[in-house]
Amino acid sequence: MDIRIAFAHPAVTLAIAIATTTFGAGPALAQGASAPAPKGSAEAELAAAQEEARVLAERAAGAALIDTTPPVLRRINITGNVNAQQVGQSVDADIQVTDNLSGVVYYYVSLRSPSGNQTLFRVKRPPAPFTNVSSTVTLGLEPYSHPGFTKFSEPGTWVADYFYAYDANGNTISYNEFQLRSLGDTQFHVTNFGPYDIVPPRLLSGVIETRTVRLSKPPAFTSPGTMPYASGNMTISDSGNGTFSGPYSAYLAFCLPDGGGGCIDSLLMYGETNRSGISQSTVIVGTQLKANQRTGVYEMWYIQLADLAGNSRYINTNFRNYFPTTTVVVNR
Ligand SMILES: [Ca+2]
Ligand SMILES: [Ca+2]
Repeated sequence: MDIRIAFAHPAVTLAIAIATTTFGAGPALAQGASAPAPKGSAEAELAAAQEEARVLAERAAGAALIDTTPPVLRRINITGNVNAQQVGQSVDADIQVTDNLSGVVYYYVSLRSPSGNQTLFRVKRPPAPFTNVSSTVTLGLEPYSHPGFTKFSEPGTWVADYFYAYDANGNTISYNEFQLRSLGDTQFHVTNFGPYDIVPPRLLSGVIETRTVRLSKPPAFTSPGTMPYASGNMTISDSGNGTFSGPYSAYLAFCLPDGGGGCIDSLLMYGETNRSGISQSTVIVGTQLKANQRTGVYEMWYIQLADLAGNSRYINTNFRNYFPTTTVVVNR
């Protein structure tokens, strides 16, 4: 099975490494390993989609006559403009994506702001596989898109910067900003006469609350066999350009090294702030371990923070500047 995936989107290469064996600047997971993929960001969404496509492909590998060709994006044309100071703003995208045999079951399109700091995305899952998906879809309006345009949106020329799709047999395809440009009009204008926010949140400090986790020890007052949780917290501040949107989500990832620059297994803690519009928040992040979680010393891998306006910050070095300890020990 030929699974061709080129995650060219600058913001997603990192989290994608969780779910693949071959991509990303950081260490990648070994074959067969999997990681949780919480909702809430473009990175998590793409990591989850990648994993789904991989499972589909694996499942199909034993079949006799199978589809081995990914879908093709035929056109993408964006129309409309956005006035960021008004609510409910969006643009329309006329999109056609076709597939030769098994049919399209998933596509993803993201938009970026002029600076590239703000991104938003929409996922479309045809309810059944279709060989020709041709429709005009709304982009930039919640709950269709994540996030939506807000009063914090950056003014200027925005552009569709990434497209990803897979068919019912797990064949995947992606297009970068320049490839998309050759398939239609991928630009539109955002007007914002108010202050906005293109500054990513900043990490002030963090703490790992569960420095040791025992797989055989269920959380208090739960039935035997219930898997334990790992958690931590991070204190995050946000600023902007005359105003700020406030910290929104936080990821804290750990890698169980395989000794060769990759990860045998991983932990992905996730959390969201309680309230919007607060300049500084302490976010609790956590995850429940898997039944087949590998034991060992998990090392801090990366941190990703996002604000409500869609600006995100990625940290993958100098963890000691923020955290007194940087490992989670998982025992039997
Ligand atoms: Ca196909
Ligand atoms: Ca901000």
